[in-house]
Amino acid sequence: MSIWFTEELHPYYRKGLRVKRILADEQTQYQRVQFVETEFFGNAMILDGIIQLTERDNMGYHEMIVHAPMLAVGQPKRVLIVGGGDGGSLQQVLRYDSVEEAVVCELDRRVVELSREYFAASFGDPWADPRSKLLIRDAFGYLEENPARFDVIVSDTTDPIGMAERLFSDEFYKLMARALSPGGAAATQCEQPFFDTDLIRQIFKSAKAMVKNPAYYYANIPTYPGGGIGFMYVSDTPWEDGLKTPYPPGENKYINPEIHKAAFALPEFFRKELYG
Ligand code: SPD
Repeated sequence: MSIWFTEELHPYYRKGLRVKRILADEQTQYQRVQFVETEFFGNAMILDGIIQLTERDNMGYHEMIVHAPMLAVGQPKRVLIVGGGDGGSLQQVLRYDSVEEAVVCELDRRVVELSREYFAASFGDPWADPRSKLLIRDAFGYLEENPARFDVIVSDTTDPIGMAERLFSDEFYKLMARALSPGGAAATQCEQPFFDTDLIRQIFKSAKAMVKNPAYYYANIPTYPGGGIGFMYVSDTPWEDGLKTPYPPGENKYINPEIHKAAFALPEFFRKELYG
């Protein structure tokens, strides 16, 4: 028997994965959560019909969203992960010996519980690390109520739909900028240059008004629309400072110094959109 999962995030574009078996399929308070074992990409998590990650190609996403800001800061101690309930960003953050506390603010407890079960082979159990602190709540409210300072913020979210929409707003970027320690850096899931040009341009414009050195960068992830996704780097510290910092202990599967640098090079049509 052959099952195909087809994603239609955009009404004009589809992609599909061949599925071996369904591991979990639940409607939680917030969303439909599916875990499937795929033919080629290993286990995958799908939220409300949108692929969030697969075991085979998540490294481009998690290594790039985490290491660009972490390396730029150099010795980050306090880190906030917005969303990130699958544990992939947390695993990368905990590679840094300088990290004393990694707070994960995830809305849906079932995402964490099922990820611990189905991504254990890829991520181990970063939640068991005493530096990890899991908060099951909305990150927008958390940042509104907590003026706490973080050296790095990683906004590892779903697409800007439903509850996640406001995590792409000007207000949320202001909350993040306010929560960063001096010289701190944030990186956010910031969608796809072809499909989300207006949104990214708007976010870049907002970020420019908040910090000195925002920049957009990109990673190849075959299971995302267009084969990749971009990130907004938000900091007064130039991202290039990260090129001088040694990598943390552990294995990189995607990032290396050439990829790190090249990720910030943008195709001309899109460079003009952001930089004029
Ligand atoms: N269009 C898919 C975007 C998915 C971004 N979220 C990924 C979560 C991985 N930790």
